[in-house]
Amino acid sequence: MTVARNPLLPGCYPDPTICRVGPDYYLVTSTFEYAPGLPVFHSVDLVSWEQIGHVVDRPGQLDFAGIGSSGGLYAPTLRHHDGVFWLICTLVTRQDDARDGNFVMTATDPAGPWSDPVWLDADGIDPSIFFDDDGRVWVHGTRLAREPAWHDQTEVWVRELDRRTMTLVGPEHVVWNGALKDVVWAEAPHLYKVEGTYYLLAAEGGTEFHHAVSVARADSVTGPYTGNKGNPILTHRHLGRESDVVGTGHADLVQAVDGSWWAVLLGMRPYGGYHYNLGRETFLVPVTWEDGWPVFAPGVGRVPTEVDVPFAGPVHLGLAQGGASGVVPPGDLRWTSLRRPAAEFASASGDGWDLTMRPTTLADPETPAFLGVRQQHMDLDVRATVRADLADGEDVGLAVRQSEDDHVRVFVTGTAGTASTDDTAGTDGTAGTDDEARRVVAVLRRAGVETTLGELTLTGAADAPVTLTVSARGQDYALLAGVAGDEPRPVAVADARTLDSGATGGFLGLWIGVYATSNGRPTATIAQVQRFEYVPAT
Ligand code: 6LW
Repeated sequence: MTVARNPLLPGCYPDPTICRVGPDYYLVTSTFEYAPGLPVFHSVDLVSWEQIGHVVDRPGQLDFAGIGSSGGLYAPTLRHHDGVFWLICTLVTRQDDARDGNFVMTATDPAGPWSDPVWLDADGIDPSIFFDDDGRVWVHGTRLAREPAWHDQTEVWVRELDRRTMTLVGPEHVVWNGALKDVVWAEAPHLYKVEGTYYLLAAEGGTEFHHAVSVARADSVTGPYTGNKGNPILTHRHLGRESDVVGTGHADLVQAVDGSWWAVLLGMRPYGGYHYNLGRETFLVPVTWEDGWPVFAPGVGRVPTEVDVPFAGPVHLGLAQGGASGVVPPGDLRWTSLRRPAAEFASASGDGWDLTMRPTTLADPETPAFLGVRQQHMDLDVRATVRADLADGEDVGLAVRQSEDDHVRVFVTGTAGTASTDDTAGTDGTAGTDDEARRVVAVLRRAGVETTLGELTLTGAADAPVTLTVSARGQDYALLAGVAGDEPRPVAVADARTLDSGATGGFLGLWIGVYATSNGRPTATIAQVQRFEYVPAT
């Protein structure tokens, strides 16, 4: 027996969806404005997962231009039918934006390539797809109720998909708007058929503190659905904000090879107060059936820290499971950019990257020269060694990113400093003739307002690489800098409580990455990122 440790995927891996094909399990999560989008994971035992690709991985497949943070790709559903993988998802922009909507992509290999999208005539979010054993296909999703009974009331709809024309046909059936009268946001619906009965699993309460999983069943796919008297069948809201895991919901079911049932779902781990910087993470929960209803975490009633998986082999934690420490090389699937492929501004160079600087900044909802990875550990050190001949007003740095409006940066700036008069200069206190003072600045951008947290001046050969460090210990993120090889010196400490989605709004956990910007000026600078290390400290 092997024990799966929760979270199964630490860091910002929300809205998990899972399916099994023979002995293989596949799982996909939401990615919002990050590119490539919708990572695909593979496992043979539900315990150890390796990323095998992305669903959205080429220009032209979807257009993210100008889509703000926490827009973009919302909750996907992954299914397999007749030798084909189906992925149904929403690109969220704004209601009046023609790109906003639900689409289907297909692939024969889940690692890709995936097709271009087929857009469906359906509004709302959280689409799912169900292949009935009579050959009919049913799309379902959630949207604001046409006649809101109360604010934030959503309803789950079901409509048939004509596979030949890939259009929704026939009447729409509104089948569910939540189990509990006083909770809102019935969403994340998934239909299953188990021993002849149709089951509708749905989240409610919103993807925050009140998040919950409910279930209903029916004899016909279009209802009427009857809720389980035991609803919600999983929630942590009654455990309060001191619970180690909060916000559990958005579940998807899978039956294992041995006939056992399992759910993947999202939850958050608060630390340093009610703040969950790692975002919404993917958890595994055992499921049994009693009296024709699924029971989540039987006998326990909450997401366990450890889950016994009787059929699993030895644990091999994949990169996305936080199993790696050290240099993140260019080919690593953890790398992500914003909205467009990194290949447009970055090329691999040894252990690192050459970043073609862009005028775009991290505050713009476009594609700055930014390459980052999810923060997956509460305590960690991220070190980037950078080198660039910076013109006035150009910056190369390390950022802890929540959104355009909320991030922390520690960066070397091309704005000149004066080594000889600066008493913080140089490790030896003097500047030689070939030396040049370089300013390092730490800035917090919070709700779009920038505050300088600290500065220091480095001296050394003008072309000496500089190592920038983010050293997170709980909610204190120390920002350090030094000429590569020298002892790094503190620039500032940021309180990261200001950066989690509870504080900022939105749906994301934090990313940490390198960036290069000329802050709006024309530029031809190439910034070298000689190495980027991600080292968990616990
Ligand atoms: C997801 C939805 C949700 O589509 O958050 O409020 C959205 N709940 O289920 C983004 O993850």
